[in-house]
Amino acid sequence: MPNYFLEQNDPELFGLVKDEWVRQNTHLEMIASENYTFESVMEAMGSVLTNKYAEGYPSKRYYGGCEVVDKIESLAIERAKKLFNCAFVNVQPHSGSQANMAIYHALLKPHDKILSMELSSGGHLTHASKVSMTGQHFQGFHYGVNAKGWIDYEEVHEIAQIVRPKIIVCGYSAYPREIDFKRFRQIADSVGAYLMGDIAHIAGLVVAGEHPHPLPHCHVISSTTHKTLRGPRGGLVFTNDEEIATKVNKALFPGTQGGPLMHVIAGKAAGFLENLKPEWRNYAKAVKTHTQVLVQGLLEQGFHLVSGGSDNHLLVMRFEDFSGKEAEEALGRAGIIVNKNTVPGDMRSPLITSGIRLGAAALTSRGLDSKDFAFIAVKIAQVLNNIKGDQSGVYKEIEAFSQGHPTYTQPIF
Ligand code: DSN
Repeated sequence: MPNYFLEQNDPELFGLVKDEWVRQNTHLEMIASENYTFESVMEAMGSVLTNKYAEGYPSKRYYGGCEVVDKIESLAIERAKKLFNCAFVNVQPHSGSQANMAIYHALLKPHDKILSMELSSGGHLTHASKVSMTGQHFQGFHYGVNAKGWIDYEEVHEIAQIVRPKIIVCGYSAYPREIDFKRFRQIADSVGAYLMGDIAHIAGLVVAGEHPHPLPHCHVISSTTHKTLRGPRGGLVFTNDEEIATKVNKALFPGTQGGPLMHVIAGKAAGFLENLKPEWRNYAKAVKTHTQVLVQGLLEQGFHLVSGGSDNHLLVMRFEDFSGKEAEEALGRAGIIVNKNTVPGDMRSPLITSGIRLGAAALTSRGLDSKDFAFIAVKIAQVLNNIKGDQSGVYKEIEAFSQGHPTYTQPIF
């Protein structure tokens, strides 16, 4: 085992990092927004780049000594432009939330109206939810899904006509169906609104051609880099509109952020290189195939899925007899890690919920195949059909199965 400075200097913290390494190797990660990033990304993020301040943008910095990080940020931008097939990218957002904040700051005035999907139907806090700054500085109005769990574009159109928002947001945290960006653009144009895509969840599928592309329909798009893209924790913004790009750059720095995290930007560049490889398409296809295996397995076991299934990397299970919290905890005791999630029209609180969200991206990165996902669907059903019972038998099976599929070829703490 390699020698670690952290182990020598701070055994307490090292022990905890090691515990997390063990947890990740002995459990099955099915949280739809998580993934196992590439070793190259972790090396970039653990590098000397963390030492460098570089406020500003390449060739226009407020600090000296930026000649190397200028090249790194430019490399990340060029790779991202190729990946998203677009004209302008900002790779500095620390997160998807910061990316969204910058877009609003660029295009809106205080109290302007944002139309987005409500939280319980799969929207995100930063889409002008009341508990988020974005819903306090701007006015949030929301559309939901129909009784079957699908977006009703006619209804979105009607709401837009009444609200007359300045921005319409499409792109979600827990919507299992394809997004019709073209239809959203027609709606936005009919009320003179900007269309903002938030592809944080589906970006890895989009760049592989496994989900329709938000361009040319969206005026501006935000994403994270760590979900289906498998890169480092972080965000980005892209667009084909030079005026919007200029405004977003100013809104990001100095508008809402200070110094960019150069080690993370290097991690983004390393991740984009992987996303640009031909093998990436196979990965994205496999993520979708594995989600379908889960869907079929769970439907066969009689469970209810929001919208009846999935077109992407995630699915949402809806329960009547027990809560999402109980399901999350029971599955956790069995070594299967998911998150409780509200479902459309949920009467339970967001801390209790009536559903759980499952995703296939992380376990596909870990090398599991369709047969493995079929096995997991059976194990999920076994746990949920015995939700108050002892899960130690299933836990042992999952632990043994997990250890047969290591997360990385060698320990990286
Ligand atoms: N919390 C992320 C997710 O799980 O989808 C989004 O912020």
